[in-house]
Amino acid sequence: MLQKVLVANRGEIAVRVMRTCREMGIATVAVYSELDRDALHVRLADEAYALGGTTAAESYLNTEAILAAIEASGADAVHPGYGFFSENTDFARAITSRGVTFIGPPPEAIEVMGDKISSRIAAERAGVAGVPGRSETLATSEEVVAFGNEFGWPVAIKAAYGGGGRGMKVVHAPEDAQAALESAQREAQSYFGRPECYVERYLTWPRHIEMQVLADTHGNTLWLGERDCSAQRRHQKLVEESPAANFPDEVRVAMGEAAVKVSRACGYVNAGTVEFLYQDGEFYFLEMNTRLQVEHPVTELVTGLDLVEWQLRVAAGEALTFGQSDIVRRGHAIEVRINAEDAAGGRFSPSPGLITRFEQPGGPGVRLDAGYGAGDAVSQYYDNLIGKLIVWAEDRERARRRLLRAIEETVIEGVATTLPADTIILSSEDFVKGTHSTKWVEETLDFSSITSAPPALGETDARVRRDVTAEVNGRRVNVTLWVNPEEGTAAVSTAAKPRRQHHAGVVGSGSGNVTVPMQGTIVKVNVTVGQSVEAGETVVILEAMKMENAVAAERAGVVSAVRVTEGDSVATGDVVVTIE
Ligand code: MV4
Repeated sequence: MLQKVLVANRGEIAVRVMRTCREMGIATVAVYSELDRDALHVRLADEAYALGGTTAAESYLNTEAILAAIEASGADAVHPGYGFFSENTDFARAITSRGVTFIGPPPEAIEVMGDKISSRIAAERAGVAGVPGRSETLATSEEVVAFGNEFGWPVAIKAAYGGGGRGMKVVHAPEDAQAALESAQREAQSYFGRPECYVERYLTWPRHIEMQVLADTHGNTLWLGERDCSAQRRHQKLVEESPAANFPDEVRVAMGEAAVKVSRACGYVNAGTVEFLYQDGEFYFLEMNTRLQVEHPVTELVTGLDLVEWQLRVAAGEALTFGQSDIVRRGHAIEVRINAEDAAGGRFSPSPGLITRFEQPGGPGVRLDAGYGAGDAVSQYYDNLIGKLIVWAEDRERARRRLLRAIEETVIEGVATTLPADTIILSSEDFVKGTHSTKWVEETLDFSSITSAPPALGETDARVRRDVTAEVNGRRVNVTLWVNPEEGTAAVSTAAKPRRQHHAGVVGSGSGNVTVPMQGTIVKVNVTVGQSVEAGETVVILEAMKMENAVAAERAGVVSAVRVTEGDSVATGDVVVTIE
């Protein structure tokens, strides 16, 4: 068995991995950036090593610093969590060559599944079909037209070396093919460094259903059950559940067997997920995620298995002690993500800051996997997932009600969270019926009832007002602090929270120069020169730190200049749009 595991990650997933290590008697090593010196994952570890640095690139992606921590701690294995180094084969090979175990799949499996065309070909070879399409790169738009005329419109043009949600273009008619292909290639180049694209039939109302697999080094590969992750917004999952609603058991078994075939085809070992699109009773291979995923707990709750335990045991060379027929799925599990985001008006703007209060839910069937507690700060520099709330119950409706109850019990103050949006999703009729699809959140749901919370009544009574200027994400803003005069400390009331000022949806007679609050990539430009905009209207979408951020006009007026196009990299403070 492994003796000492270094967890090369932070936040809830580092905490999650350490909990199982502790139960198994395995010593844990944390690594931390300068901002995370007192973070929960550091507090829970047996020992911890400073990586230095603030940004992810300076800290959790600093190979030299992590190798030094492995060396200093004497860890015999590294768990990469998700993100960061989890799918980085250079890192996996670097540690393996030092005799340290990478708790994850072989690098060759990561590579085969790392690009869309090679994974599509691997799946096809294994007898598992992707969405009908061509597994080769497009040379001309005539090929798109020919494909659409043969298989029907609309078609999707996708980046061959892409992943996640970026770089897909939907083409509805032959005359749009040329522009769409050029734009897809440009985006692919700017996001992924390679322009190659390929074409598929576009499914108009698919569900995102993924299958958990687990494989050991002795040739055993099992499927554990599916998760429906269709409730997404801009490719960020919001709610995940297992089993999928209205999902026939024969399709489940066929999808499970298909996932096992794909896994075997790439020599997969460890826990992995095969993603499918599901529409009209048919499923199609989409991609394989060669890591433990955020939503793995829903599978744990319905199977009773600890996926991290099996990751560790498989990495240590143990064989699975159960077979496919031993896996029993019981009841229903639903997870909601708790992100530090302000869903007010449907904007989902990042809401970094200090968590001043965190009341955790409890009771039957409730699990909270959080990476923060009260007194911890959510930094703008990392993924803003505070944690996940997962429930189990006998059936879907009981689980749904239990989750709504657990959300009601959860109190987080100091930062805005996605819990109000989660409540809207879980309460909606489509979710109750299980008829939602991947486009449902964005096209159907109305988050306009969510408002930034006003200061609680009475909370500010004994406090004095201090108006100060502050920099939030590098942007100068005016902040009202409600200061307790006795203690001389800043009492954090909602009014004092930078989040109320920080997303660019600030309204009023502000600057006509719309600037970005942090460095990132422009993924969408919503306005053109000459167009009228309202104060608070989103003008561009900025992707930064794996998050999409709406950047809004500060004042109403007419757009006189648009200085960016989709795919452009921007630095903090860059002017993207000018309004006169
Ligand atoms: C599709 C599709 C419809 N038809 N492919 C978006 C992310 C990328 N991994 C695959 N995606 C999609 N591919 C075809 N041929 C619809 C989506 C899609 C989607 C897929 C999974 C989860 C959420 C999604 C949201 C929008 C679109």
